[in-house]
Amino acid sequence: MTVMEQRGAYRPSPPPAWQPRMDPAPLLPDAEPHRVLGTEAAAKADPDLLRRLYAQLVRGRRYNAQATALTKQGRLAVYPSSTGQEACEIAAALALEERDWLFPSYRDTLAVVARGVDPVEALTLLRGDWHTGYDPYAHRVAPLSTPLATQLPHAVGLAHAARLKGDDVVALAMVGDGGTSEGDFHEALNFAAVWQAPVVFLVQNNGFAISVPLAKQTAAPSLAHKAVGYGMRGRLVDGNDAAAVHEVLSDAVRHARAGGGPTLIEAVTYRIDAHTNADDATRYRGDAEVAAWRDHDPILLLERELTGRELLDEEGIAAAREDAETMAADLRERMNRDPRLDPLDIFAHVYAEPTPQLQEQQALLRAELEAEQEGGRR
Ligand SMILES: Cc1ncc(C[n+]2csc(CCOP(=O)(O)OP(=O)(O)O)c2C)c(N)n1
Repeated sequence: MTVMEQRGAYRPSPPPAWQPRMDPAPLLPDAEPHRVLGTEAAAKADPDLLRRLYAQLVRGRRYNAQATALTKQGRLAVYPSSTGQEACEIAAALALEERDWLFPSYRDTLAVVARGVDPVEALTLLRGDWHTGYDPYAHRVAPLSTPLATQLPHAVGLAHAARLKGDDVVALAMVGDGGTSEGDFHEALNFAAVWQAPVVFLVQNNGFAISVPLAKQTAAPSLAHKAVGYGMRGRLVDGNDAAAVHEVLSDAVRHARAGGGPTLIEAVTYRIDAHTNADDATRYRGDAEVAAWRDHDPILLLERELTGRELLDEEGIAAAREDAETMAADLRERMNRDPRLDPLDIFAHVYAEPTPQLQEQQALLRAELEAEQEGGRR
C-alpha cells in the first residue's frame, strides 16, 4: 500500500472528552472595587467597629509621622511609611482572630502593632538591630520580611501544617503590588490553591514599587484577576475604605476557616509618602496625582461617615487625636533610649544548636572584645 493509500484509510478517532475543571466565573473579581463608606451598605456596618477602626487609623497615621521623624533624628535606620494605607493595615489585622497568624512585609508595622506587638519592638528591625525585636509566637506575627514576597510561602506552609495538625488557624499574608512579580508569589499561590490551605493573600496596590508604576509591573486586568489562574477567588476592594477592607477580609478569613481555601485580595490604595525616608517621590510622580488621593483619604472617609451618622463628634475626634499624641510621645521617649546590645548575641538564634563554626567565630569575637577592653584599661 502506498503512503497516500494508507492516509486515505486513516480514520481519526475523536479526542478524549475535555471537561473544564471548574467554572471560573465565581473566582473572578468584581469590575469595581468593593466600597461601603458613603454607600447604603454603611448603615449595616457595626458602629462600634467603625469607631474602633477610626481610633486606630488616627493612631496609625501618628505612628507613621513619628517613625519618619525618628529617621531624621538618627534614631531609626529606615522607615517605609504606610501613610494613606492605614485602612488596609488596620482593618486587615482586625479581621483576624487571636489564634490566627499575620505574615507582614517591611511596610506593615501598623498591622503588626494592631495585632498587639509593642510599638517600639515593631521598629527593632528597622532600627538596624539584628533580631526581629518581638517574639513571633506571642502575638502570632511572623518577622517583618524585607526580601519581597518571601513571607508568602512561609504563610502557606504554616497554614497547611496547621490544617494537617487539625489546628483552627488562618494565615494572612501581606505583600505589595511589586511583590506580585516575584517567583515566591507564584509558588505560594499555586501551593495554597492546590492544597486548599487556609490562607488569605492581601496585595496592597499602592501604585508603585519604589519608582516603578503598576503599568510597568503587570499587564493583568487587575492584580485580583491573577487568582483565577491558580483556581482561587480574586477580590477587589477599595483599600482606603476601612469598612470595606474589614468586610472583604473577614469574609475571606471565614471562607478559609470553613475549608473553602485561599483568596487573593487586591486592595486599591496609594502610598502618600515616599517609598522610605531615603526616597524622593517627586522624581517619578506629580503633585496632582498625590492631591487626588489625599481627597480619598482613609481617615477622612471614615470621619465623614461617622460624623454624618452622629457616631462621632468634635469631642470624639479630639480624644482620638490626644490618644495618638500620647502613643507618639511614648514612642519618642522609648526610641530615644540607647539600646544595650551584647555583640556576642549576634550568634544566638541562628540555629537551635550552634554549629562548631559559629562557636569558633563567637570565641574569636569574644577574644577580640576582651583584648580591646584590656587595651582601653592600659
Ligand atoms: C527579592 C527582593 N528584590 C528586590 C528588593 C528591593 N526592593 C525593596 S522594596 C522594593 C519595591 C517593592 O514594591 P511593592 O512590592 O509594591 O511594595 P511597597 O514598597 O510599595 O509596599 C524593591 C524592589 C527586595 N527587597 N527584595
